[in-house]
Amino acid sequence: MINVIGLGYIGLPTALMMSSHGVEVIGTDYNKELVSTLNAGHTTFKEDGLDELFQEALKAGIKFTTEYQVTDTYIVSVPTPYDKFSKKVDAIYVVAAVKDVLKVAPKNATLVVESTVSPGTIAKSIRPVLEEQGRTDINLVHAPERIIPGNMVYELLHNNRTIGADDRATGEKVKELYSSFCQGDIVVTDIKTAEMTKVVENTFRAVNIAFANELAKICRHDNMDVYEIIKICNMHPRVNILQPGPGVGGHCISVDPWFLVGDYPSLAKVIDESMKTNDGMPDFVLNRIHEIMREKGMTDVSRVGLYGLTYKENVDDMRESPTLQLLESQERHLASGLKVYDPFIVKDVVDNQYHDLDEFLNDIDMVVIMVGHNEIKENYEKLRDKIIFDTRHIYDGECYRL
Ligand code: SAJ
Repeated sequence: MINVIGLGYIGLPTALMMSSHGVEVIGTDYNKELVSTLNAGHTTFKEDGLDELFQEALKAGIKFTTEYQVTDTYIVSVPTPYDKFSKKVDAIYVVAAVKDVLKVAPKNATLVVESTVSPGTIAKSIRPVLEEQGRTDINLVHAPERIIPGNMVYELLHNNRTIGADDRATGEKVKELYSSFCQGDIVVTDIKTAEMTKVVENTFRAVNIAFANELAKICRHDNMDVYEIIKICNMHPRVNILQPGPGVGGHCISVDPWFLVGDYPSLAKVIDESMKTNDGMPDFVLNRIHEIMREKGMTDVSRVGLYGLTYKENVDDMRESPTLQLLESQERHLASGLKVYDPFIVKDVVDNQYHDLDEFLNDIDMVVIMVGHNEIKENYEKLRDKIIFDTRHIYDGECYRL
């Protein structure tokens, strides 16, 4: 039996996937409300294919509880925040979960950490906990997740994976467990290498997006079309530039690279600058809004609406979202009034928020597309008489761009 600890964006799909592939799974989370929602037969976030997977896992007998289980294998997938000042990873939740596991784990149990941590965190923060408690019998493993929100179920099945372990036998045992559902290649390596690969993968993407964002700024300065330029450059066989955007959100690409800056401040220069470039994009968008308003002779900010609150298209996750960053920036400038709407966000989370597309559009003259949800793509005719500022390059017609 596998006890999956932490039933969030990664833990839940992983637990469901294992369960629906014949592994006996009990999911544990300290959040009682979350556990009772799952036990009442509901998933806790929206994701393509998740509800179907949930039903299969229920049929297969998955259980959810707040209690840690006595078993031989644990998978820990709790969040790893970072300290905004030092930029270093804060392993408090992983450490707390490991401590709780140790209270019940039998001798020689395997403890797999899936949460993203910076290289050396397991050696610095987790291993000492095992040593303090005289539990060096525990087999530590790091198996970082790689799935992308919006396509999680498919990627869980098809992505290649990395497993870091102290010895080959443990690595192979955990590889076998993940092979129950994973159709990709599974590489077994050491723990520090596994920690580093995960952070490097997300850093690579962050730096590439930062490059695209920098190009967007250069092109804006000299009136060139950044999208056309990237499109042509990407026709070169060895060039693959990502897309500029209103900023970088999510709990991964906008966070993990900071771990390297925090740990290697005098070495991680390109990464540091890239992160600052990405973090500066919401302000860049705010300045563009101001510019466009001036050009159009608009003076009333409350006639401008931001479409999209989530960090990217077709997900309901708002963590570190560019729109929230932009609204914070508006506030820092002692301003207010921008209207906001997102079909995925049903709760009221910001001022001037709408829950109906038509009402939102009725009350504005200029729409800023911050997120390319399918909903807006299917409703372009409703934007006909609006000034459109498209930060995502999804709208084909006449509009303002980054
Ligand atoms: N973005 C751009 N331009 C692009 C691509 C993305 O501005 O060309 C923005 C998005 O709009 C979003 C942010 O970047 O705000 C991040 O989105 P994403 O789709 O690039 O990635 P995430 O954060 O949803 O998921 C990433 C993935 N990592 C990589 O692709 C290397 C995923 O595989 C990881 O599992 C995930 O991080 C994670 O949990 O670490």
